[in-house]
Amino acid sequence: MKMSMGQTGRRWLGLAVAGVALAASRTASAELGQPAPWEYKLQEAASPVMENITWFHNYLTVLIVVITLFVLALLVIVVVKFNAKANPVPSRTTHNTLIEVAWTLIPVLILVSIAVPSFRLLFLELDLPKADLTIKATGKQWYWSYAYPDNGNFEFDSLMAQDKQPRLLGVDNEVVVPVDKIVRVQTTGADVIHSFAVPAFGIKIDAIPGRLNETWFKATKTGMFYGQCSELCGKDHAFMPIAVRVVSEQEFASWVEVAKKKFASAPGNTFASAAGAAQ
Ligand SMILES: [Cu+2]
Repeated sequence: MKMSMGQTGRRWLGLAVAGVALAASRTASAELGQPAPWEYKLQEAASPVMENITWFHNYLTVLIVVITLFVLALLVIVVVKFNAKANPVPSRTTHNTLIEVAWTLIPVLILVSIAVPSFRLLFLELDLPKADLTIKATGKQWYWSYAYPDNGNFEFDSLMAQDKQPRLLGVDNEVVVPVDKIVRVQTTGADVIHSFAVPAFGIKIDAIPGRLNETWFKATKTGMFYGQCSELCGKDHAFMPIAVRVVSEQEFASWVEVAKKKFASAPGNTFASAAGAAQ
């Protein structure tokens, strides 16, 4: 079958449209709180901090694109209009007050427009609001332990579960938190430096032996949210996922009652699971 140029063009256009539609449907079906195949964006936000991070990211991207296109346009104009062939006798102009004031002032204003939301975001992340509950996450080789000091002070280990989905993110014991409540997360390391990161909540904080770091999140949606130890240097940091289940306040209260009994002997079982994790 012979196709004219127009037909070929339309066919390619059709393919491109189908491709974009497929990509869009993939993004739409991407599950909340976990990575998706071919993902190129930030994970969908599920906390006020992450909403701000996403906004700031998009804002900066627009700014970068506009500036880059502007500089590119200037370069093209210079190359085309002022090359030796097109402009054999160059002008000897050295000063232009208006342009000099503009190219000093405009970048300053652009930087201020970045600095203001940047500092606002930084304060939002670092200035902890009054917490409704505290969770202490201790990074160990190679799993996390969680303690609930405000809810009966029980503690349990959370190890990657080989048989659970999503692969490499499922754990045996999930962290459970109530929705729309301010959760203070305290982190420390029992052996080496770990890092506690949950993308959908916009949190990432080092867990350092001998030190107590803290951050916070307020989950605005219920469901499962996955994160990962994001410390790089060490054998199995990549295999100590963080799985957070966000539930209603009532569900959280009943979970606490069950967990208190289930994990009553927790400090002892830390060693048992450490031995299990080593295998
Ligand atoms: Cu780690």
